[in-house]
Amino acid sequence: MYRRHFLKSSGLAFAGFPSLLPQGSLAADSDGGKDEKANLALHIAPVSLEIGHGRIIKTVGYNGSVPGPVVRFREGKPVTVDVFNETDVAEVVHWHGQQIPSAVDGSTEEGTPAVPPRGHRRYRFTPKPAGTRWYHTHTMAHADLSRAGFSGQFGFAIVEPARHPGDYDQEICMAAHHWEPSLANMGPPNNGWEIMYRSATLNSKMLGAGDPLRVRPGQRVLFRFLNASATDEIRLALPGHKFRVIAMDGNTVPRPQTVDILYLDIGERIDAIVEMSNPGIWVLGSTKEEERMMGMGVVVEYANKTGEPQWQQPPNVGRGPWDYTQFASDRSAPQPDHQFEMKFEKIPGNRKDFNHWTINGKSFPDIEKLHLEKGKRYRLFFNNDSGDIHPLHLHRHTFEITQVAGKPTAGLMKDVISVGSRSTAAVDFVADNPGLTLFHCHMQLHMDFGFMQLLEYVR
Ligand SMILES: [Cu+2]
Repeated sequence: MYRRHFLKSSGLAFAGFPSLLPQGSLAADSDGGKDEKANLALHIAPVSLEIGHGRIIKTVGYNGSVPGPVVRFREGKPVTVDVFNETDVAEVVHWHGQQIPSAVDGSTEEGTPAVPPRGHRRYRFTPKPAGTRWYHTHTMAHADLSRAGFSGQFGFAIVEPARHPGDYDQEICMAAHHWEPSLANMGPPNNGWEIMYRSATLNSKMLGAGDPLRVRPGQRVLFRFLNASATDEIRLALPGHKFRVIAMDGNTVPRPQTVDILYLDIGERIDAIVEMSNPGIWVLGSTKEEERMMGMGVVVEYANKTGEPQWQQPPNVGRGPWDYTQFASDRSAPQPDHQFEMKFEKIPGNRKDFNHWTINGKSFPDIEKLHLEKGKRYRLFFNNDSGDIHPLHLHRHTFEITQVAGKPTAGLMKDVISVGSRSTAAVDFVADNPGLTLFHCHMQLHMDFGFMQLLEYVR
């Protein structure tokens, strides 16, 4: 077995690090730091993407590419990151899935200072825990569908463990995104505006427009998938192959499972190993035909094979979130010290406004903070009393899924959970990272219109 990074076909640059260590710097800036050189410099700036032949998307990205560079940190090794904002609006970079202080987490609600327009900020933190994390803008879009999650401001931040199993031959990072959004009236007659898209990409290329992923028979490929869409969950399949899911949101799963279809709600990551055992030319893509036609897919090409890329629709695609409990352990979760019940409801926009969202009847920012005491174990009990799916994200902490749709479970550690319509779920976490902590729905239209709450350590 050998191990090498897949640069060309994945369309990603690897942060300029000579090894897995975060030495060297991206686009090293002579004026970047006052005293020391940063490990990483991120430039937020406009970028033009050719996602398909002659199909140009103008957006904002990091360091001139979308996704941004794959950033590799070493767990526990402090880093300095310079962020340069070359746009005319305030920005902030959120380090999703890391357990770092509020001042650098990248949420102004938690107190992270924004990067002013045409300004610069330096962040220092110690990356942890190890796993597939990511970084993205944490601003609001509201009615401006060019901003926040609709833009190209996202990228992988992989926190390397001190020791890595390394049982794969090739690593491919794949970020999904939807483009060219517009407002649409969908759903029941009283529903508010939703979003429709004209194009969709994996690593900013529409299906067939970029280089294929080149593989050889017998290879074990580690795919790291990220759903960086602003508003839509996705399902992916690779006909003739199966995915062995080994980690979710970067955390090793208790029971790896081999599946035909991957489900990723907004903000979720999956690490999956694929044994390349079926030579041919295949489409790795969305299980929704209209989404594949919009571009959500990539060609997988075995060496010495030619022909048209093959797609076969997998059976039993399903609706709503998949069954997380298949990856969980058999043990039962410890009882929490305290439980917070959270009921989610929609205030319909009635075809002339966005829907607004409430947690226990109140919308952010007019909602009390939840109080935490350091060292205690808390359960968030989610009661989704709406017809929408919600990808719920907790900042600065990793949670354990303890109940899904009424079924108790344990052992699956995540930072986003997709909760189905008219359903319940529960997650537990230990209050071990003092500081303001944001909880929100990762669906851009939901977080922008009330679906957020802060948690505060009171001792
Ligand atoms: Cu939501």
